[in-house]
Amino acid sequence: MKTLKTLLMALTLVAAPSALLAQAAPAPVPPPVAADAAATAPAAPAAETAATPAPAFDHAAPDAKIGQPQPEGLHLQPQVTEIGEEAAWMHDVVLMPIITVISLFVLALLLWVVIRYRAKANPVPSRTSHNTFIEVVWTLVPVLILLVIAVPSIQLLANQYAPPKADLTVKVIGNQWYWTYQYPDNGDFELVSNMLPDEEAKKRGEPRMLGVDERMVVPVGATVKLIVTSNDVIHAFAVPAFWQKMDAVPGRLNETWFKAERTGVYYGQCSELCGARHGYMPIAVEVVTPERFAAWVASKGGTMPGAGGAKNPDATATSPAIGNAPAPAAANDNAGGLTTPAPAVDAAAPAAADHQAATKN
Ligand SMILES: [Cu+2]
Repeated sequence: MKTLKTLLMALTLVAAPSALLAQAAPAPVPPPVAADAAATAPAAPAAETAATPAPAFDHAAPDAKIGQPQPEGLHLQPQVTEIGEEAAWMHDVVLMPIITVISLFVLALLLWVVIRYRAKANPVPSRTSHNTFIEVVWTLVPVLILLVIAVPSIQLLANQYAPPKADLTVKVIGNQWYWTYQYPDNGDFELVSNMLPDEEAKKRGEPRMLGVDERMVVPVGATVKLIVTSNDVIHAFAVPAFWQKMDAVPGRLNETWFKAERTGVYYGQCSELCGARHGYMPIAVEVVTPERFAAWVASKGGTMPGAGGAKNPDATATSPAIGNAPAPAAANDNAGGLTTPAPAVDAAAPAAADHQAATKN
């Protein structure tokens, strides 16, 4: 195993220059996405909606107190999802107090034994070999403690594995060493997300080594289903403020979800040692209002499900549940996006049949 890992590392280093080139290429050119969409658009019936140039989108500035690590911070990041709050409660209210009490109790017992039963004070040692009562106590009490922990723990686990119906699906792909995000529900456009160099991050007011050129943008209050995979080695997509972490494994589609309850910018990092630049592929997720999400999608040349065009205000004004806009003819069927004019597009069932089929495996 170890030799295999060493071999992989060696290969990684050999491949590094070309990989770096490949990585550098898409970075300075964010427009390719739009250009790409424009190139395919004429084939689609909705060409007239793509005729006007994509409007610009102003990204929000990050809040230094939330969604990113704090200097000298020891505690969990403030959680902005229900699951995160539940898990933080589990950590703060259940686990930490129990761990603290048990640790102090065991320390006190040790000190008591060391002092009270030291050889000097007991020239004639006790020959006690067992005590039934104390043996029952030290078996039962830990069992009871574990049972007390198990109830909220299993509840939390069950909640994590019982996502609400998805409003939006984003496919997250790990690469050495950057992330790509695909939006199959929104015309299947793709973003390439690279870390900003220090200078650039400073200029844009982004935290060092966390700021990226293309953020993943999602609507607030929407259940976002993430389909996580990788193009090369195992990465892991993790955003601490969402209590969310999922391995990105080549050849496999892992599924996870989150539902952010407040707008803002939340940072994460690749959390699986993936090679030389593992520490330089940060994640930035911007949570915005549904209206702003529609505007952002339009700025990327994408479409809102069931809207027939991103510029239709009705598509977003209805609710944070992005997929629930009443569906007039889903006009745009390019790029494997909206292949069926399905009414009430539910992100779990819709659009990208290929993603769907793959998810089901
Ligand atoms: Cu990685």
